[in-house]
Amino acid sequence: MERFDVAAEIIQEAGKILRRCHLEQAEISQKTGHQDLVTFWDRKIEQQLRHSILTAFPQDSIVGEEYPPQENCDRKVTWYLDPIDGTTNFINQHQNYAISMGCWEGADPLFGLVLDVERETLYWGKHGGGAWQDQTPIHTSVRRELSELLLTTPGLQYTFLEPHPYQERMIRLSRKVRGVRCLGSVALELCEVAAGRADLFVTMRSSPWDHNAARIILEEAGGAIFTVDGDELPLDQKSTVVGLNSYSIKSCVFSG
Ligand code: 2AM
Ligand code: CA
Repeated sequence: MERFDVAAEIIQEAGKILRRCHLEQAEISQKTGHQDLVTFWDRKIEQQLRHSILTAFPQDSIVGEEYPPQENCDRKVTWYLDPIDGTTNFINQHQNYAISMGCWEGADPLFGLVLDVERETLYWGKHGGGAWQDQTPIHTSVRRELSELLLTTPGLQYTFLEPHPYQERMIRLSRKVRGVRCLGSVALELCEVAAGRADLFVTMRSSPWDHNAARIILEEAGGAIFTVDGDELPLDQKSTVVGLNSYSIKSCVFSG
């Protein structure tokens, strides 16, 4: 089986487990504080994904949120895994969370899959093959005026409320756009832009496993992705992220 087919199979199996699971209070623990949580299920799903990938492709490398990177001698193909993107939503809502799997060959994108677990919706894109929501092709919106754009951001406090070097710029941007929405999952929000239901995405903090699958889907859908400085998004470092419905709005978004 090809890597994409293996990925599509194992992400659905993992989704079934999460839909059926009953999260116990004792399965929730804090990482750095009460707003940074992990559960037994994050770890279980990441272990399962890693095991399935390495059974099929023992030479591949894996970078996931919950365990140290597994870099095999042939570092050519790397999988970026987030077993649950939107853990807070998983805990409090049992919806609006995703499994994210991005596969890259060196710096070249191969494919990305983002499963909206509770909606049973799979977003996917293969490099050069377009972007899809299940069996339907998706495309970013055609809106180009700032005043028409819906901005989505996963953490209101990190984007607008807490001091950071871009805070004033973000507040100005929030006044210029049509509205601001906050879902709480980097991967799902980038897919909202890919599918044309949001137009612009911003976060001050994202990790490779949060965005390295959805960025492939967004670019295949006609969008563009940068750091908040307008630079190329790194593959292996935490970063700020700006996702656009089109490269053509870059100058007006970054000029403010
Ligand atoms: P997570 O659910 O996998 O932790 C809203 O919190 C979004 O930001 C989610 O996609 C979440 O991913 C991500 N996130 C939470 N804390 C983060 C951190 N310290 N650095 C980067 N991303 C984070
Ligand atoms: Ca996670």
